[in-house]
Amino acid sequence: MTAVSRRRFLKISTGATVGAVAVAGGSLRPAFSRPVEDGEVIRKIPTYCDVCFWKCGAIAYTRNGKLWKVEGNPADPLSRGRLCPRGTGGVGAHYDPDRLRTPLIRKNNRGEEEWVAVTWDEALTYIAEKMQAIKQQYGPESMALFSHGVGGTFLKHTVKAYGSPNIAAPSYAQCRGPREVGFNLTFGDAVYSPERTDIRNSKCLTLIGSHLGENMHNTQVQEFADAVGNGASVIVVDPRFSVAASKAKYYLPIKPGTDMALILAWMNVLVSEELYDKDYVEKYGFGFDAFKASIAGYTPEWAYPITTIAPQVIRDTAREMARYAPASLVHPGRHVTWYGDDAQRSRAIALLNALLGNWGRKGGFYTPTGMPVPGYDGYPAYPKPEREHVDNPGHAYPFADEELTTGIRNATITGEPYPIKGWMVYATNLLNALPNQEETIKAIQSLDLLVVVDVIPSEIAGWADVVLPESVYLERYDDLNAAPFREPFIALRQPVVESPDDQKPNWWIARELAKKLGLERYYPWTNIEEYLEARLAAGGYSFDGLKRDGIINGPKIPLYIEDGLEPVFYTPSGKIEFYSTQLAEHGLDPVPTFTEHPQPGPGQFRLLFGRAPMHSFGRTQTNPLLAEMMEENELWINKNVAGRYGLKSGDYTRLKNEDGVVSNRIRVKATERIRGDCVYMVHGFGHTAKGMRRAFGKGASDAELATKYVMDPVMGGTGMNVNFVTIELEGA
Ligand SMILES: Nc1nc2c(c(=O)[nH]1)N[C@H]1C(S)=C(S)[C@@H](COP(=O)(O)OP(=O)(O)OC[C@H]3O[C@@H](n4cnc5c(=O)[nH]c(N)nc54)[C@H](O)[C@@H]3O)O[C@H]1N2
Ligand SMILES: Nc1nc2c(c(=O)[nH]1)N[C@H]1C(S)=C(S)[C@@H](COP(=O)(O)OP(=O)(O)OC[C@H]3O[C@@H](n4cnc5c(=O)[nH]c(N)nc54)[C@H](O)[C@@H]3O)O[C@H]1N2
Ligand code: SF4
Ligand SMILES: [Mo]
Repeated sequence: MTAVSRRRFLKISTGATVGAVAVAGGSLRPAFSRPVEDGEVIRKIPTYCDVCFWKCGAIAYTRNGKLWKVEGNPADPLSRGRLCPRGTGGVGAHYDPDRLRTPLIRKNNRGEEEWVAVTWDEALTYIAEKMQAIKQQYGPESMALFSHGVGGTFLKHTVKAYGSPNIAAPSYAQCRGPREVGFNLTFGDAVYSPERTDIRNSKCLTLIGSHLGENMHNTQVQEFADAVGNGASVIVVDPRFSVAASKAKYYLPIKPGTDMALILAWMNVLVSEELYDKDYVEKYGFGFDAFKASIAGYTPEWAYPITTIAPQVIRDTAREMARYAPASLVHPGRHVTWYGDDAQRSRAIALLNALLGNWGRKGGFYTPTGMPVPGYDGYPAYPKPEREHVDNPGHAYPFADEELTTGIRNATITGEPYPIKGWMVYATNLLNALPNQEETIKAIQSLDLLVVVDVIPSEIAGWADVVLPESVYLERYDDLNAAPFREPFIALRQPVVESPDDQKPNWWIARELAKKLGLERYYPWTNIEEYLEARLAAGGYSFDGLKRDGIINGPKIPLYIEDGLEPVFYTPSGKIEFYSTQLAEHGLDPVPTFTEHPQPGPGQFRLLFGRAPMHSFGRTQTNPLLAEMMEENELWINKNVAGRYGLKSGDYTRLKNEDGVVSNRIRVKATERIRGDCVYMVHGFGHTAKGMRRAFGKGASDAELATKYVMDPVMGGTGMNVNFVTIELEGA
């Protein structure tokens, strides 16, 4: 058997096969579906999507030089020739009339959204002077970068060259960080993105919250449909009857915040009824006896009053999972920052999967592989920062393995452990992404410099000193995507059309800023094409071929233990840690236990939130094609409860949270599809930025209402499903 390294990359330099590109069919928005007429010039340019971070391979079409449509690239293993509705609507990002057009410098007070349009030279000179002043007075570590997505690659490079280690993304402590830490503590390896879930081959799929079908991560949704089509048994645990729940054999409308009790009870059933994979656990497990003793009290009868799920249902669903094991997958979720014990809940999910014996097995978690693409060779070494990361003083969150956004925010407010005086913000709307907007604004008010690089005048841009308008993804190159996956590949993002105004791509911005900072030696290349060409050539790949096809496909590779792959667990014991000595050493529970979370009082509802198929976070509400499909969000509220308030579907209401924040008005969806103790809305609406004309004031913002959050003691994630609201009748 071959051993598998933590991030497995193919050991090949040649032999990469280039997939053929065929034209995929697909439905088009009416405005773009006028038939092609004689003499029109159609061009096809492959690239990869950026409407979310799944990075589907796409083929964009221009018609007489104008952007026409985007479809899936059939040669791409992520899209398999099909995009989700957001990817298809990505065309609207280019045509969005609310786009930023030129660099802007603030005219009056921060947050007033009044600007003077300036040239790039003026904007970058202004930023460089402020950054040099910060470096002189406070040291380079006092400049922080918040960044989300592949487009941040070069700004990170510039900030590291400048001398700061303080770089964070909300995709960690506000999203999947606790999951990665929970799985790492258990299997010695993370789930990563794209997730290594073998949904396609799963015979029993358990979804805890993960609302696939609304959460539109393309490959997963396609595989979910395949699995359902193949008759897979689906178990959905969600206080709300999601789209996924409508495909389920078992739907468990759990009381929010009590999932840990259910997972513990499931494990209790698997162990006490001896339904777990004994050979697997014996061969690969560590500390099973201590684990077994620790979970002995968590019976279905114990979990019943906590979760409101009947003991028989807990037993039936545990047996159902075991029946199909190891092709039985409990999805690890992605946005898991719910209640503050999220790393432990994720660890419990990891252990439940371990009992099913599915890590490394078909229908469970496969072992992903990436194409080997060397990094750019020729950058000078970065200066060594004198001070360590600012975000996690004293390593209070011992298992944080990426920077914490809220840690940087705290340091900015308090000046401890050292002051943060400048923020560069790339493609993340911190006011929407971090809990507690007041703290974010307080931090901003103590900055000497706030630079925001965005494509639209978002809320965070509204607070900036300097706003830099970026070209949208269909107008630029970005770094290569060679993320480890089931089928290894390399994908290219390349420009399809030019930017309409004075927008510039991130690599250009990062490089020009470095020049202004006297860091030109960090950019030995003058154009990103040189950079991409150099990386590809070093790996033995053809840039021209990649430009033509968009994708380089690797060979088929073994994925499972069944294929002869021996799993390697990078834990201290070298095994799957049912008992974690690492956690015990830090005074944390070595085996997950149940913690009770506060529940809403009379007249209060827990505020829950999630995704809609046609929007990404708060970043697509001005896109004309996507906004047309969904202009505002709705408040899901239990029908009986709504009746008590005299509310029916279509009425408007407002929500008030425990800190007195009152939301914008939101349309009611009175439905039996949600429990009576919570309400639900799609994240990303209720925009307050004046320049987002299409989206301004439409719907309500969950981010605005999320003033409370609970820090995860294991890794510093922010649990945000802890806000309670009351109904404020419109006009009352
Ligand atoms: N269309 C679209 N798709 C997306 C995105 C997008 O913006 N738009 N964003 C992508 C990203 S970055 C992420 S991280 C994922 C997020 O998507 P997921 O990881 O699937 O979802 P969450 O946001 O964690 O969970 C939302 C679901 O959890 C349920 N829920 C809330 N509280 C509880 C609870 O206490 N217990 C249980 N069991 N369920 C609960 C809600 O009712 C809802 O159905 O989506 C990805 N896909
Ligand atoms: N209340 C609440 N908070 C959440 C979540 C939630 O559901 N509710 N979800 C959490 C999750 S799972 C995640 S992953 C994070 C996501 O957090 P973010 O990634 O910060 O998501 P957005 O708030 O949509 O901010 C994206 C910003 O990037 C800008 N942008 C879009 N395209 C480009 C581009 O090409 N270039 C540049 N320079 N800018 C661009 C958009 O205009 C927008 O201002 O939020 C987390 N925070
Ligand atoms: S899942 Fe949809 S929005 Fe995300 S990259 Fe793929 S096509 Fe684009
Ligand atoms: Mo996320």
